Amino acid sequence: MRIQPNIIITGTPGVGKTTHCETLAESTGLKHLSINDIVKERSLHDGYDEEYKSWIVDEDKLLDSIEDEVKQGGYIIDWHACDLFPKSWIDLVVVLRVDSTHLYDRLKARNYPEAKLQENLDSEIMEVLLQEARDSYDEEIVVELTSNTSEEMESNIERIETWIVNWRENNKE
Ligand code: DAT
Repeated sequence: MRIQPNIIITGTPGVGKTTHCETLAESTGLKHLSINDIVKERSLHDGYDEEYKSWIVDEDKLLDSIEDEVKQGGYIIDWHACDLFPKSWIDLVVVLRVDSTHLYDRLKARNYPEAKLQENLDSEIMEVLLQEARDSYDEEIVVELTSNTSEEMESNIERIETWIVNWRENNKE
């Protein structure tokens, strides 16, 4: 039994995962688990994809590496995929969504290669990560939130903070 919840914040690169996770970690005391950073720091990859400018994650190594930590609870997992994490580890899945114009501007500002930028825009329009979340977890724990503006981000943060307070209340020892 966990006494702190585990939350996944997922969505297409550029939706605002890191920004949401950092703010929430600060306000709630949960730990921000950036899969991107961990994959690099712990070498949990099969090399670097030059075309896409990203690491090729070894999912088995990744899960083995974080299992003991995450099972204890209290983590906000920040990653652009969610179907690899076992259902039993996860209490809430937040899928952030963004309009194409905002996403285009954010990825352009990151100097994404054209192919990667287009692939991510398509993925957002096709709701790929929302579908992945719905296919992988119970419907009641999957929440879709929009992240176009800082006002929306503030309201998302408040909503997730309230959810955490309620979860803690309902899961006291
Ligand atoms: P991700 O971790 O999903 O790749 P990020 O948190 O790094 O995304 O955000 C990408 C950029 O967009 C960053 O400059 C912050 C900005 N941003 C994110 N969410 C936003 C929002 N809701 N309103 C305005 N800007 C936002």
